[in-house]
Amino acid sequence: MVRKMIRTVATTPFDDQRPGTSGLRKKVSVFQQPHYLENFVQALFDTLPGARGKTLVLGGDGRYYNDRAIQVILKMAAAKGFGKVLVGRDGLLSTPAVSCLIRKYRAFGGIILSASHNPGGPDGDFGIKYNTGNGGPAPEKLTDQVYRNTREITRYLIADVPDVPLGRLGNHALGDMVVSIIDPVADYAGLMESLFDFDRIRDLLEEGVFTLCYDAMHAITGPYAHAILEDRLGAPPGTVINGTPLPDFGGGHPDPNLTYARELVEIMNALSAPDFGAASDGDGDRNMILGKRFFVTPSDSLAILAANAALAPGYREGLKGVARSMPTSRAVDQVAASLGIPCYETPTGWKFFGNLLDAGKITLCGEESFGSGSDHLREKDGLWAVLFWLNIIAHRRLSVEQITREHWQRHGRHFYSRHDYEGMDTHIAMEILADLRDRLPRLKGRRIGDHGVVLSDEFSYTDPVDGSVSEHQGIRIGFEDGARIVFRLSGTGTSAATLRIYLEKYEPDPARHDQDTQAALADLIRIANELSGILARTGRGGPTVIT
Ligand code: VG1
Ligand code: CO
Repeated sequence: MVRKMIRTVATTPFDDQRPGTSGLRKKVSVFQQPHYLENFVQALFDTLPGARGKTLVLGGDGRYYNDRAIQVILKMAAAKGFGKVLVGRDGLLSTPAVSCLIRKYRAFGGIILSASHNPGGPDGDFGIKYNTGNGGPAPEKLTDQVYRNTREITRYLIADVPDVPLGRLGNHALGDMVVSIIDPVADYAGLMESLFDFDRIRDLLEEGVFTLCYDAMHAITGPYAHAILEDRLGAPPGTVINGTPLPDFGGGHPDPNLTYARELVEIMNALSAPDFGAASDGDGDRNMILGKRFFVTPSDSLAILAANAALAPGYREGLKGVARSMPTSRAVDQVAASLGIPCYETPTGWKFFGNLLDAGKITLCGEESFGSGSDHLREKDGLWAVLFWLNIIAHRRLSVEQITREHWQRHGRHFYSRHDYEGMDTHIAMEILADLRDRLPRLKGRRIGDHGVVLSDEFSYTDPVDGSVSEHQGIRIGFEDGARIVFRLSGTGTSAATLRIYLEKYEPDPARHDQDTQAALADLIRIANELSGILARTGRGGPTVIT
């Protein structure tokens, strides 16, 4: 780069740039403050020695400010000395596609612009996250360093070059750096084709007896789903709904759950419902799986994928092991035990699966928050889960409900629900957790109602690969019948606090598998409310979102 093209801009630190569960997420208006994005990107680049001449992958979920942020980051990447940046056309790349590209092209790393399932638009949220050379989210060691840098930053470097036309495929020179605008879908679709039995799925769809509806929620997976489900697999046009990414996601909340994916839920609850329904989130890493008038919890979905993995060509060799985040139900643990493979329990957030995947200790992993994935990438992957389910159905020729019920018969059912209290005063939320923490030593051995407490602690994780320790990962209370309550605060919100309460109860008896989930968990819900004192402290009689 010609030196005079690089400008050094003096700046001062912002005090709120600590990355959360998944990158830095803030209101768009916060990111629009002068120097805000630049400071964070420079703080990140300052932690990346050895990037000179290397390749970076860059894209986002198309939300408002995506295009502007990409132009800024490209100019800063040129100043940093990157050799090449791969950018999805129009600045679009799903989170799993970024992971795929980093791995396929052996890139140095990647930047994903997304606030995932958080709403978008000028009044919505924006976010930025960095993935390392393995294709996975930066580990805490790196994000902690980025945060420290943001506290001390005094300058950033940016190249004085024109904007790049993001809609034009091909190579563009930006000083000495090449910006390569690529088709966002092709590499990812190729990877999916290598993992699943596309012929079998095509047969299933072409026979016309099996119908599906995929809701892209006006977010990033639209182009991927059109290309894979309709073009490659032959599902009829119209199978994908809300398939055009919009900067404000059509005013919706691109969160694939029973509350926010309302349109799909209505379609799947109708008398004429298709056989299979699915939705993904803003950046394409989450999935929700539905059958005709039937909901599969994400925890069950992970267990069912694990139990049926050998039906998919990519997993025919069997699974090395599985992992789930701590609050995720233990349905997958049952499958692991029956397969005789290890099952790991990690803190919330995909970054904790990276080492286990890299070390070859696990093949599949997932979280209760509508995320599942495998060693094909280092991110959770929404469409991958959808294709996995289609692959299983194409082989077994059973409905989603039949597959799930059969699974419960064999392994028992884990009644599971998460209650979110959103928009809570941060101070009160912290106080609730602090009080619970104080009471933990006194809870063990006590009886609460009919339930004897056998475990009461705060989850701390020691990574089995690198030995790093992550503390304060959720308060858990376990009962003698295997039931559990977990409390933790969300690390992805952008305003106020969200208290999450996770509830789980194991029911081995098939005669009791038909209960309504909230009814089956009623006891636990009452205990959780009593222990936390939410009503007394906040006046709230119930959660804002139940998943
Ligand atoms: C939430 C989920 C967590 C997930 C994270 C990122 O985090 O609970 O399981 O990994 O979102 O997913 P938190 O800290 O708010 O509970 V995504 O699709 O938003 O990148
Ligand atoms: Co997401």
